[in-house]
Formats: sequence, structure tokens, C-alpha cells
Amino acid sequence: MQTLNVNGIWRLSPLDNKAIAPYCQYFLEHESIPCNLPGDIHSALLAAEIIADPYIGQQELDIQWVGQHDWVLSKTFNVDDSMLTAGRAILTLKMADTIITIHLNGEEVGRLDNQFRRWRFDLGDILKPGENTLTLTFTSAEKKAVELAETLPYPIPYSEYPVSAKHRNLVRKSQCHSGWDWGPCILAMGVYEPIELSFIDEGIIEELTCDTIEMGKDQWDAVVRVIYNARQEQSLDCRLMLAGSEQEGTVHMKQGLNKIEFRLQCKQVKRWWPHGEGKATLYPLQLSVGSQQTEKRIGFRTLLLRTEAEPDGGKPLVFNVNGRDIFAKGTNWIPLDALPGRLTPDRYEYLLQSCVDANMNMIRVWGGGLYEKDVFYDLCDEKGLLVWQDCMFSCSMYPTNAEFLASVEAELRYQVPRLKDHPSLALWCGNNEDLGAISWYEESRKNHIRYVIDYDRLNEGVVGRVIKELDPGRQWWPSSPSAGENDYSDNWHDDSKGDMHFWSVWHEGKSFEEYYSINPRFVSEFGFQSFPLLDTVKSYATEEMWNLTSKVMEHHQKNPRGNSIIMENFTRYYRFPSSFAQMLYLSQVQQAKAMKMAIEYWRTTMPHCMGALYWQLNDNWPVASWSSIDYHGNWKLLHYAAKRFYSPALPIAYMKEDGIVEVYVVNDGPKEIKDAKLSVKFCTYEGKKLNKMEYHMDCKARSSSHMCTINLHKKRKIDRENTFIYLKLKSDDLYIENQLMLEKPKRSNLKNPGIKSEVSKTAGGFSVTVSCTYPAFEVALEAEGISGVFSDNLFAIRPTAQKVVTFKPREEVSLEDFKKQLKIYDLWGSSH
Ligand code: BMA
Repeated sequence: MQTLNVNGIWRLSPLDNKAIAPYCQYFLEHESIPCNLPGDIHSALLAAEIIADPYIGQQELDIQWVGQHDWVLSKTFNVDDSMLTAGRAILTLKMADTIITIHLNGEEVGRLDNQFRRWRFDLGDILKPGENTLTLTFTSAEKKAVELAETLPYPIPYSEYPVSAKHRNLVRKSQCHSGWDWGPCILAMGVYEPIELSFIDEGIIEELTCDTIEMGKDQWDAVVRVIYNARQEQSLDCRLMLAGSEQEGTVHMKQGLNKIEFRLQCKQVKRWWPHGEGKATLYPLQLSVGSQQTEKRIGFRTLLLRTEAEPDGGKPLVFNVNGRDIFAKGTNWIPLDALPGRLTPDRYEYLLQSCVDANMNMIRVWGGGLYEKDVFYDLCDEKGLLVWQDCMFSCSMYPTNAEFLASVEAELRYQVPRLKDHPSLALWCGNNEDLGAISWYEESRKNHIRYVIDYDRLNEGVVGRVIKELDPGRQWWPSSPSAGENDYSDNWHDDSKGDMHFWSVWHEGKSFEEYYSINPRFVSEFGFQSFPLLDTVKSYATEEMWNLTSKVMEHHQKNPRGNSIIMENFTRYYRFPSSFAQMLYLSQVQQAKAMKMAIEYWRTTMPHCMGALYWQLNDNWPVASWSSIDYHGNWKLLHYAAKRFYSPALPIAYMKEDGIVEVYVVNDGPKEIKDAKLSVKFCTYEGKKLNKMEYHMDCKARSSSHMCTINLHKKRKIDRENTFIYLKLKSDDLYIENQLMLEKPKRSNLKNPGIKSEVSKTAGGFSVTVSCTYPAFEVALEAEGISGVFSDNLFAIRPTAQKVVTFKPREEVSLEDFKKQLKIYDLWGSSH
């Protein structure tokens, strides 16, 4: 099989010059501009300086016309005679977004209307020796959606955002392209995976899947299924290799689709484990059929979801890998950029490694984005990050006419076999919040039955049915949130079964203590917003806009009540920040506090609760949001907090009931911690130690141990406004601290900690030693203008112990520059 590279520079022009003239005159005088494929049209227009950067200021508003018009991409290329005689020309497109008509040399080859499908066309005799021209005509997805809406027998409601495109739910395209409560409306168009032009002589491997079956301790059978599309009837040599086992033979093929099955016995196999449990061992699976070869990686592991009903009617949601119940710790993933041309492998690597570095073992691919690129799942396999995979439906009703359902079925028949063999793939979930969304809209409330039936037709009738057929070994989970199959409970508030989306603290305006009001089994979404780092704010707002109510700061906040909720909670918990920079800092402290309270508490209830995935890991443009890593890759303070609150072993103190402190030690790791020592110390903000309790213990693997209850009402001498509890858990290879203030920070009489720092150069970075005269809280280091990650951040320090942290810059920086740019924030300083 030969291939011809048709990627790289294409030419981009509007379909109708006059139609776009009111927004852009460039094309009245110029025919076209270059556009790189794989890539997107907005990025090409941006590179040619035809549109302004939508991530800056309010410029998102100025580029809306791009997605509302039609565009043409074309490429002229040469084909050798020898190629044409070598085989039949097949054109394959993946991640083609979305409404596209393909022409070759002026003749129509095909029409595309689903970004999530793989499209394959036989170019037949249209491809000629010599010069050929391929054109992709993109119809505006919004225009198409509006047209489709007019043909609907009844309205199909969907969620809308401050800047939003209409009827996003009618087109099979990333739903968040139409704007979201954290994302811009950029109706991207383009092709985001390399276009393949192949010349098929013998045939083409259409699909390769592998099911692993545990046969003994380290013995596994691998059932490998191949779908081969043969050009003609023929006999071909086939060879398969996996984990030291090999099979070969000659297969007689008929013309068209052939199914070939192999069963390999693999011995002395090492298992694949999620992060924190062991090594994520992978084995290459190599297949050749005739002259064509392909490869994928296989991990041997069992994975099941435990959801058995309990006597009291409760139902857990537990991921069990290789026989071990795993507490799922992680976050939610959204597309990493609103401009899909920027989905580069290094950014996937960085973000997913940041998850591992923060002690996570699971990531949820949220249903409003993408079935992600291969690189995402490859990295999750390597890093041991389990993937909760939503299907791409979110916060909306969807059509259920025959064409729409057929399109969804085709998309799943491509996506399920593509993804199912990744050992990281833990769960298929039908959608994000579509079930709950039925009660969000007037039409669907008024005509409930109609929309429930539609929901079921799509979700169980197509999505669930196809997944169960193609991947029967894996659990199908109807929706997130959900109480499980055939149960339609309100999993926003009912904590007894399945996964919850607990949004009372953010969307319902409740205080952080509300996290203590539920005893969930698994929380797959809950979150609290913060502002990004000042460096990131600088990327979109000029200094005169550095005020929360300026038009630019408001524009980069897509949740209409967002800034008010952040402010409201400042008034609940903190003294008011003294400057814009302190406000950004405090917002991140507050976000980290909210997530810490929730996650620490739920972890203590293990094994009742067996998972917490906060909303959300990343941003797709620079914005105020629930993310723990901002658009430019800066770890917000929440991400540092996550590294601590997701530590396998952690001492925890919380005050659920006023004046009653509960102290726990949690160890969700696979190993017992021998000879651990927990100290629980009362200290004052003047730096005095009051009493101290000590516990010697072995912390069992996967345990949560209640250590003591402290009733402050009985400890009259303790002045809560002046006291905090300091926890330390220590063993031979463990040292971890935690704190609990006995009053809200705004009521606590913190003293000026007089923070000092010393900086020195180390191999690959810098070391910062931080010390104080009085206890310092929420100490945060920031290297302004320098990207990189600190080894620890958002910590407390006591006068008796200094803290040493290291910083690894992503680019070369001198010691002098680092010192100049290093800023140290702390809680006392935020209001002074
Ligand atoms: C959820 C998500 C998203 C949304 C987030 C914050 O429920 O599923 O749709 O962005 O809340 O509002």
C-alpha cells in the first residue's frame, strides 16, 4: 500500500466573497490564504491577520461571522502513474469538522456531517495521473443547524451561554464550540487529523480489536479480531505477535469485508495497573496482513464496576482493577483548546502528566467536547490514568429522527472499536447531564413524556445498544450523573446511588459546608471557580481592565453569576483582598479550600465513597473558571492543593458540626504504612504550642481510620479565633502535614508572618527556602512571567520550621531574573 501526503499547506478562501465583505474585505482583492492541515480555518485567518485574536479582550465578538459563513479549502497535488497502477485510491478523513462536501477535480466525492465519524471514500477513476485538485467546502454548522431546526416537528431545546451559536445540538460537532459557561463561541471548522490518501493494492485493515481474558495468575488469552477489506479474492499471509506469543498463517479472503479471528496464549504477562497501584505495563500487538502492517498497545488487566445493590437500597460505584477496589481520584477534561489546530501532543503530555503529578488516577472525558485524539488515550495508558469516557452529548435534548440516529450509530461504530482496547478506558457513559436537562427547559417540562421518550430512544436505543454490542466486557453507564441503569433519580441531590454531580455549592449558592451534608458514593462533578494567574490575565486584559467589573474581565467570565459567587464567598470566609493581584490569589485560595473540604471529607468516608472527580482540569482559552490549570498551563493553587488532598496517605481534620473536630488518617494506597506517627497539635497564631496528641499506628492499605473527636466546647481555654490544629503524619518514607483553622479565616487573628525567602540555583531550576516569624497560611509562590511548576505550593509554615521548595522553569531563566520575578503571597498579606 502506498500513501500520498496531502497534508500541510492548503489554500483557504470564502465560498462567497461578497457575503463576507461586510466583515472582511481582504478576499475582494486576494484569492486565498494558506491554511495548514491538520488544522482549523480560524487559526489560518488569525495567522494571516484577517481576524483578531479571539482570546484577547472582547475580540471573540468580532469573529463570530467566520463560523456563520462557508469556506473552501483546496489543494492541488501530483499523482504518479505508478501510484494509480499500484492500487485503488482511498481517501480517509478523521476529525473532519463538520458539514463538508468533498470534490476531486470538480466532481463530488462525498458529503460529511459528523465530526466524530471516520469517513472513507473510494476515489475511483476521478483521480488522474498528473495534477489533481481536492476541495473541501465547509458549510457553516450554525447555518445548517438553523435550517435543520426549521424542519423539526417540535423544538429540541439546548443550553445557551453568553456568546452562543444556535441549535448546536442538531449537528454532530463538539458541543462546546458553540460557547459554554467557561468557553468562547468559536464555531471551528477544519480537519484535525492527517488526511490519508492511500493506494490500496491488496486491501486495507479496517479494524483491529483485542479482548484479553485472564486464564491464570500471569496467563492470558488474547482474542484478536481483524476486519480486512480485500480488493479482490486472494490468499494473504497474516502474522500476529503479542507478549512473546506469535501466530501466522495464510488466510483466504473474499472480495470486500473479511473477519479474521486469532486466539493467542500469552504467558508470564505483567499486569497493567492504574497510577498508584503499580506499573502500567503495555505490550505491543503487531499485525501484518499481506503487505500491510499495523500496531497497537495492549495492557492486561481486569476491570469491573461494582454496583451491586445494598440492603438499605444504596448502590456503590466502585472501579475494581485486577481485583482491587480503587478510590478514583481525578478531574474532568474538556478540549484543551477552542482552536482545534492547537491540539498538539506536547500539550496533552503536559496536562496528563500534571494529573499524575497531583496523585490522580482517573480522568473523565466530558460529553460536550471530543472523543479525544489517540495521543490522549495512549498517554493515559502509559501513565495509568483510568478514563471515564462520556459519549459526546451534553446538557441538551437531541433529535431522534432516523438520520440523526443513524449518524450517531455510525459514529459509535467507529469510536468504540477505536478506543475499547485502551487499558485505561474504564467506562462508557451515555452523556453529560442530558437526563437532568429534561427538567431545565420550558418545552421539555411541559411535554415531559415526549422528551423522556426521545432521550431513551437515543441513549438506550442507540448509544447503549451499540456500546453493549461492540464492547460487552465493559460497563455501560447511562449518563453522568446517574443512579445506574433503569434508575432515573435526581443525582444532583440524591447521594445514595451511582455518581453525583454536586453543584449546590456553586450553582445553588450554598456555603462550602454543604459538602458535608452529603455522603456520596462517587462524585463525578463538583467545582468552584477562580481567576487565572496574573500572567494569564495579562494575555487578555490590558492594565486599565484589571478590575473585576471591567468589560474585559466580565467577558472572560462565562458563567453569568460567576464573579458574584466568588465575591459572595470572599465575604463568607475571608477578609476582602487589598488589590487586584491579591484578589486573583485569594480566589485561587478559596477555590482550593472548597475542593479540599469536599474531597478530604468524602475520602474519610471510604469505602462508602469511592471516587471524586472535580470539575475541571483545564481551560480551552484564558478565562475565569473551575479549572485547576489555566489555559497557559499554569498550575492554579487548586492543582497544588490536589497534589496534597489526593496523596495516598493523608491526615485529615474537619469540623462538620460547629465545635466538633473529627480527625482521620486515610490511606487509599495498596500498601500498609508501618509504624506511622500522627501528631495533632493545637497552636496559636502567635506561634505558641498548646497541647499535643500523638498516635502510633500501622495504617492499613485502603483504610480510613477515625483517630479522635475533639469537642472544642469542652476545651474552654482554646480561643478558636486564635488557634489552629496542625497535623503531621510520619513514617520511614512518609511525611505529610495538614491544618485546620478553628474559625473562618476572616475571624482568625492572623499576625503578619514576616515571610522571608532565600533563593539559590539548583540543577534544572531553583530552590526557594521560605521562613516566617509567625505562622503563615496559604503561602503561595508565583514566578511572574516565568512558566514552570513548583514542587509544592499553597502550604502553611510555622516559625520553627522553614520550607524548601524547588521550581523547574520550562525555559532557561537566570537566577537574578527568577529572584526578581518571585512573588510570595499569604493569607494575612491578602488583606494588607
Ligand atoms: C457541569 C458540566 C458543564 C459545566 C459545569 C459548570 O455540570 O457538565 O456542563 O460547564 O457544570 O457549570
